[in-house]
Amino acid sequence: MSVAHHAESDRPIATDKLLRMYRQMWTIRLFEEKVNDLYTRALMPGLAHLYIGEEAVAVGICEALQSDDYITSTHRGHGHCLAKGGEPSLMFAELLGKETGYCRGKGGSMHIADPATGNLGANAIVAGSVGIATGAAFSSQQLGSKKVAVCFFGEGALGQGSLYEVMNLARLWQLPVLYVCENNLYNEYTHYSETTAGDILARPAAFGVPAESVDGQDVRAVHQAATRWVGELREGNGPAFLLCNTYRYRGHHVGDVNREYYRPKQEEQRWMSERDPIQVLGNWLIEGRLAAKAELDQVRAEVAAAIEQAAEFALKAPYPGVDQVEDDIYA
Ligand SMILES: Cc1ncc(C[n+]2csc(CCOP(=O)(O)OP(=O)(O)O)c2C)c(N)n1
Repeated sequence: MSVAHHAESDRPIATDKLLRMYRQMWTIRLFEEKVNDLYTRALMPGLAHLYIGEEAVAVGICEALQSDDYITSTHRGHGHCLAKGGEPSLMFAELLGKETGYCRGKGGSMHIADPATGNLGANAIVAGSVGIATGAAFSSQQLGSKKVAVCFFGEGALGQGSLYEVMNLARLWQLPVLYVCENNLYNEYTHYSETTAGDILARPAAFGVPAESVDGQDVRAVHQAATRWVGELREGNGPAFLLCNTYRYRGHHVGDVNREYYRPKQEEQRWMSERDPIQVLGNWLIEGRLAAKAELDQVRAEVAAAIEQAAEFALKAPYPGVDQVEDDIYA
């Protein structure tokens, strides 16, 4: 029951969808590089946790969703937000503390939510959104809306008891929630093997939750698995658990620059040169003659221009007035 592999029944992905996913991965990559640039130039207050290297997970999954399906996200949430349809300009504005930002500049990187695209929000608490996603799935089931909820979390959240409470209920009530574990190998500065006993997939299996592991650097594999599970959820056969094996290229956060005391440079280099999700898809498209290199270069150039424009918008945007300090305070 626990590990299901139906890859042989997966249908091929249409070329326009592959190209959209290619574009979306570049959008996340270049957005994040710009965030790092704004941080290093001291234009952005606070920190951010970059998603660079993990783009195929957010994009492959969100491309399998409808715009009113729900997602919940993490402290490393920019990629999820963009993949679900978030606006780069409003995200940059939020990161810079500007009034035009998603939370009027009061939330910053780890609190961006976008109800218009079904994004119920980033969450600074590890495993903090597992109850929110499961509750959203419960509401969808009660209302008969057919919406599904995707709960993104890092493998660090496997150490939080709340995940097991919600998986238990989700299974008992067959809720339409997909638990997506992004295993990028490190919980902050500790390899996950030092914190996580046993087989990860045995954990959902203990609750009878169907689970599968997928190459998180291969957007086609992620998308096909997500499409299959989202289909099951919509039919009332939830929940499910998808383990995406991936890697973050940069530090735990933008300030984590010297990383050799916890992971070797060669390891980073290997993932970047051999398993880069954008290159993996780009090479596959070119080799299969589904796209020419010039066409892919053009996509990157268009995204780069759009990201530059979005950042400019945010840099020029006004800060909230002092009179707004006490607005939106509830306790
Ligand atoms: C409940 C809780 N404990 C500790 C922290 C501090 N913290 C922030 S991120 C993190 C590690 C998260 O690792 P993982 O879930 O694997 O996500 P990743 O950063 O690898 O994407 C920790 C311990 C926190 N934010 N919340």
